[in-house]
Amino acid sequence: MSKKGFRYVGCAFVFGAVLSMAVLFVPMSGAAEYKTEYKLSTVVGKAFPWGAGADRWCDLVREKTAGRINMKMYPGASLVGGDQTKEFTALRQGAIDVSVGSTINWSPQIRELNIFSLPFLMPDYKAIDALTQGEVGREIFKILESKDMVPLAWGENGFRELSNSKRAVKTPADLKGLKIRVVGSPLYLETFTALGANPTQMSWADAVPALASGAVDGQENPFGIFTGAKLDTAANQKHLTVWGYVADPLIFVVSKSVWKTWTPEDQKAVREAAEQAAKEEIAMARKGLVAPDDTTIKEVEARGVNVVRLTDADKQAFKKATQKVYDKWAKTIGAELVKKAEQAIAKRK
Ligand code: X2X
Repeated sequence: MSKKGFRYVGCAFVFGAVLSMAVLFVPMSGAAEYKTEYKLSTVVGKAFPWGAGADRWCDLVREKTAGRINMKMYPGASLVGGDQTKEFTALRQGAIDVSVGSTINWSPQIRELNIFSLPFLMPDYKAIDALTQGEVGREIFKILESKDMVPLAWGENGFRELSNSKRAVKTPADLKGLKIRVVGSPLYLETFTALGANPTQMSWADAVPALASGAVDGQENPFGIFTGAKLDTAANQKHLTVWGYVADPLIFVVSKSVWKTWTPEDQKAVREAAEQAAKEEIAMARKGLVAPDDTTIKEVEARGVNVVRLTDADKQAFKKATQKVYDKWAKTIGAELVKKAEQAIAKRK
């Protein structure tokens, strides 16, 4: 063989060796894509059903994947500097890997999620379930999938009840002029404006100090948040109106870019862990609140909070006052989806 011939054979040999090494390393580098930590974002921590549910998910995932997937909870929306309405964008951009997020906080980016904030759409817990566990829930999960997410399970923050430091609220007139902190979506500003209140938008991180200092008079949040943050003593919230005007479900999600790096076996484990943690979380969020059980409401009363329970007739006045906001936002959300939701609720068992 000529000298040149040897060179060709040599080159081919080296090339072949590099190729086979590359083939050998592909599966290994695939496995190496697992991160040492997956950042999970929530707004509140373990003292609340929401944070406790997310924490439980982390534990179950670690257990079911034999430690291959280590999710760590960052409460206080700290991965987005406390600005919970930026959580979804951060998930898409990769600053957050995993989240148990509120539909309210993600609704600035996904207009359909505003559906749960339509005033007086859901009269009871069965109505929430009729949406999240039915066609509406599946449709919303599809929308999330189209936005680079893998939604795994529905959790629950809960029915949002109204509290304030000034007076008992039983009619829309009682709300007149009260400064009320609201979250995320402009829908809330419009609802409280329609009720004659003076709403102001701020993050949860800013809300508690603003209530404590008296810069704002009131807020709306589920019992789990009210008691977990001790809003009566920590934030002067002496009056609480149980009106159940909206409820915010939570969604357990993994960003698609992270999800696809996991083996099918690990994906299955994460999904099953989410389903189990979500079920337990919902039970925590509803504890003592599903009629006829009202032990949680009684506990809050026993703390000295003046609890006003609205009857269906009382609620009608609030519903009437906010009907225009409902109609306007039903169009923004999508008339068909809202109709589907109303029908699912009407048929609930
Ligand atoms: O900010 C709130 O009110 C809270 C904690 O309920 C949410 O993140 C939607």
